[in-house]
Amino acid sequence: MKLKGVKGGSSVRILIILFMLPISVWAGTFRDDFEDGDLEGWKVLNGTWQVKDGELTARHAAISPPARIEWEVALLADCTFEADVRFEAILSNRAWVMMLFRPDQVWHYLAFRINRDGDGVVKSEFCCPSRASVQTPFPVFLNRWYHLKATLVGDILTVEVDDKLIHTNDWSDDNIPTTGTLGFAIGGGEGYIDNVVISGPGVPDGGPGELSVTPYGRLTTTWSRLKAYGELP
Ligand SMILES: [Ca+2]
Ligand SMILES: [Ca+2]
Repeated sequence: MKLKGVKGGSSVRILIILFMLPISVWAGTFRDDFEDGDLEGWKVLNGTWQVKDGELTARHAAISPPARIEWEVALLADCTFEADVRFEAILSNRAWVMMLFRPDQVWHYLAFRINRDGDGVVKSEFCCPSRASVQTPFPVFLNRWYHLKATLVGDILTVEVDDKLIHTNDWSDDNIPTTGTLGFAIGGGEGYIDNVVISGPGVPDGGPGELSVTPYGRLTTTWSRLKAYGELP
């Protein structure tokens, strides 16, 4: 019986190692916290973007075309894309910060946006020439940080705000672009972006926010963030 117990323990340990292995070899993680004050690694496509007090920002009253900025690394596969965002001013009848997946030159993309429109909404959308969208009511306030996280696996996009699942949608009927990079767009207001984290196959490990890239750092960052958001009303 004793031997059986030891074997059981070893099996559990092997299972734990097998479970952790794909996570550790799966992906690199890039972080940018903009604390170095520059836009290195990002390409401005429209509008005026700047780094102010360690945050990426654009003030852009127009809805179309929005202010756009893209990460300079092209991705060829699935990824997780996270950032903290907030609105400081609404300059139109609505304002939004959008996280873009694989946008191309003709503005063909899959996206996830937090939209201050009425009480607020979180919306995932595919564009263009055809359009499709899924939206969930979500109260959006000025000067409050929201932690946005979107995970794209194949054609399935899952979006979370403040670590809560908002919605998941299968975009396989919509011919979403299969390659491209990630980016942000801001329309109708003054938006701020911070603590960008991108992970997935082909993502270079590091980035200007790399001080917390060690597994221990990641864990403490996650726990402190959970704690911080957990204390919000
Ligand atoms: Ca920088
Ligand atoms: Ca920062």
